[in-house]
Amino acid sequence: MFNRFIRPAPENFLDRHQIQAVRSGRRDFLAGAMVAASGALAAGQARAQGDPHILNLPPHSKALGQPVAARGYGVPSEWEKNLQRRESPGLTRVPQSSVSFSPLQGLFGIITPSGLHFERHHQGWWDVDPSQHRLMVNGSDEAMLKRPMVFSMDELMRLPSVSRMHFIECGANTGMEWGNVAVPTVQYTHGMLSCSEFTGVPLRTVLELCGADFKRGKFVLAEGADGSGMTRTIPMSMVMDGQVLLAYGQNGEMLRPENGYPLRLVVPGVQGVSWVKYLRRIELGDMPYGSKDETLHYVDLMPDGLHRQYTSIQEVKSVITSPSGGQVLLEKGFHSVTGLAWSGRGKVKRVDVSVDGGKNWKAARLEGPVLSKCLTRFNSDFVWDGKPAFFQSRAVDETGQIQPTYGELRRVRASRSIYHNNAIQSWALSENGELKNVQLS
Ligand SMILES: Nc1nc2c(c(=O)[nH]1)N[C@H]1C(S)=C(S)[C@@H](COP(=O)(O)O)O[C@H]1N2
Ligand SMILES: [Mo]
Repeated sequence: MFNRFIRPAPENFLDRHQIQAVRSGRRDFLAGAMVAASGALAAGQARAQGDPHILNLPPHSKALGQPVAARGYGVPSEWEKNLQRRESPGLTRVPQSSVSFSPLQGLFGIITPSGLHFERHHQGWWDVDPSQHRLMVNGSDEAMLKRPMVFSMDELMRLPSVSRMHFIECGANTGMEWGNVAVPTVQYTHGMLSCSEFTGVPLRTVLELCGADFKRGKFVLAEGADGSGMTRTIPMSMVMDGQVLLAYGQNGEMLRPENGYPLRLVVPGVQGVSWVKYLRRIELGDMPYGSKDETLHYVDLMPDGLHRQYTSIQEVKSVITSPSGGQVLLEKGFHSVTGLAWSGRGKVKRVDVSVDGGKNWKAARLEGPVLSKCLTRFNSDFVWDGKPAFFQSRAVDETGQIQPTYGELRRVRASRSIYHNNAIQSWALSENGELKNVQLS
């Protein structure tokens, strides 16, 4: 990230040497900035004295640049190489059943560039041949769905489509933080979160086409084509309002292979696991399916030792993405505090920001657009006087739900859970400008 006042977080937090390098590099950075500043001053004086040689134009101001279409598909600037999705080392035993986290600290606005969308695979990703891919739609019995059908991608893409912007958050996002602070940067605390414009056909349209019995049909089963046998139950109440999509488009082009090319389910507001990728089958039935991914996994361990099943809505949540853990404020004075807020229940109504650990709160500015079940970007002003501070954000959604503190959440859910942690995140700023992940109750 190019920002003269904030030093980015070290890219690999487990590499101690690198952190040291970043620390010791700080003085060089400041010194470098000073030299550059005095250089600019000298150039200004020289220009004023009419010296033509001192202008010293860079090559890009004097020669022809690259030809058009030198790259048929554009890629980011080579100066942006540090902005990468990253795996949390040691999180899983094999990289096929793992997560890569989005670099939230370096993103603007609300759309996640497709190449930086987080990845969660249970059995590795595939680049599936779309001409061979099929979606089967059937009922749990013959009366449930009159015309079971098998669709090719061409047949699906012939149907009327819609495009909608929605966030997707893995139910396990922030899951490592239930008991205590576990990871240092926002990429690892909140990076199982991304937001895209998705294009596809409402599942309801396809079910209608197949002659579904909407009175008896209360649930659908969605099944993926990868080796993980990913299967999830979706209540028909979510499908009926047209929000659940059979999506093939992501940010104006086809889905990326890592995100389920050529077809995935989009279930707005619901945890990522229900957004089945490489979608190959939809079955309409009259009861929840109780698949392995909903009876064994993605359950919430409650304080009494019982598991709560089928928690699916991602509740109201927010996080300050900059300044955030691992970054360093290089100067006193004005800093823009910015972050993301979202709710699986609808629109974000308000985000409050505190810089004193929750004693005082101030409403942040919401950058538009504010859309339902979509990320909302907020920002707020902060003038650093060199003293320690604690940054927090607290979101409220249009249903009146308020993001809880860690204390409030743990009183209801205890601290041994994995999924659905939407507690208020705190970043501690110390006198030397460094920001750290801390938990305040
Ligand atoms: N077929 C299939 N679908 C899947 C998964 C998978 O492993 N296989 N992972 C699920 C989980 S747990 C999440 S959080 C989201 C992640 O979507 P993404 O990789 O596009 O970010 O996909 C879901 N759909
Ligand atoms: Mo997930």
